[in-house]
Amino acid sequence: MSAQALVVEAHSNRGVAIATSGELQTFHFPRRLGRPLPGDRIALDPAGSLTVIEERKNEFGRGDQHGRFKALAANLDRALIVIAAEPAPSPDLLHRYVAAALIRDIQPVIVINKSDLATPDRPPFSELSDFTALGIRVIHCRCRPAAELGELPALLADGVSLLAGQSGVGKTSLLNALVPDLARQTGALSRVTGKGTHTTTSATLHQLPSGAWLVDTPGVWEFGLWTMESVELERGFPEFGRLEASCRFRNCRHLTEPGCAIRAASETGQIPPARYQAWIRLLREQKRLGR
Ligand SMILES: Nc1nc2c(ncn2[C@@H]2O[C@H](COP(=O)(O)OP(=O)(O)OP(=O)(O)O)[C@@H](O)[C@H]2O)c(=O)[nH]1
Ligand SMILES: [Mg+2]
Ligand SMILES: [Zn+2]
Repeated sequence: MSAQALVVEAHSNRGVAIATSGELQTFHFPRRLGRPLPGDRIALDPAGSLTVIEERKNEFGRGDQHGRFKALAANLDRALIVIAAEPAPSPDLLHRYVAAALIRDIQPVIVINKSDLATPDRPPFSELSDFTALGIRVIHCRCRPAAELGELPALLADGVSLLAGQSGVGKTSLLNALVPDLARQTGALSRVTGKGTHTTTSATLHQLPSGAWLVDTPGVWEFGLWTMESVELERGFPEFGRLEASCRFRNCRHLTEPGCAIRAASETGQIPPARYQAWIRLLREQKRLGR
């Protein structure tokens, strides 16, 4: 008989899972099963070894320094992409994060934290309507001086959500505001792992008051995509959609090809010019990654 559990966090060959009883349990995993991720549903044998990782519905991740996909968490219903006036996001950060989620079939939600600070009058803050036009929700909130979370708790009321974003935007502060018993959860976690203070050094799953789940991830300074084909990258630009069937060439990459319907649409504003420019930069970035 093996027990079902949900992975809370995993390191080189050890992890922590939460059993259906709510109890935390450490486990070992043999390399041949691959690395479990927070959000994975697993089975453990009585000795506390991982025996099965259930098939994943998706994985959220980023590119490592070699352009390889590095998964951070699995089985996500949405990714909260947190940005803030400080630290200021680079021009492509939001385009990359949104693409990373869409490409992997994860619903992106843009969270503008630190609403106590003035919203800068520059991209991406001035271009959020390009994202809402894609059906992507934008939520404004803050954690200081008092938490004002807006629709965030209601949005997270089911499934598994993930907090992503640059270091210092306030992901862990949001987690704190959303999970009243976070101190108890992290205390229980460090008792089973034997680790002391809990800084955000690895992706970790937490339970929300509703019973739903939220994964906090360590922030990176610059979020990079992984090496992929241009057709895959295009999944990050759903506004190209059916229009690209009108490109003269079937394998059009929408750069300088003659008869490109996407470029033409960006000139008339049917496709937001800022999104088209981001496409070109991300495609060029792919060439550098591929080297
Ligand atoms: N002004 C202001 N500061 C905030 C707000 N939310 C968080 N901060 C501050 O932002 C800083 C970074 O917050 P964290 O929650 O640690 O950020 P993080 O995204 O988890 O960072 P990493 O774990 O490094 O990825 C802290 O000094 C927080 O107090 C806010 O709404 N307004
Ligand atoms: Mg953090
Ligand atoms: Zn084209």
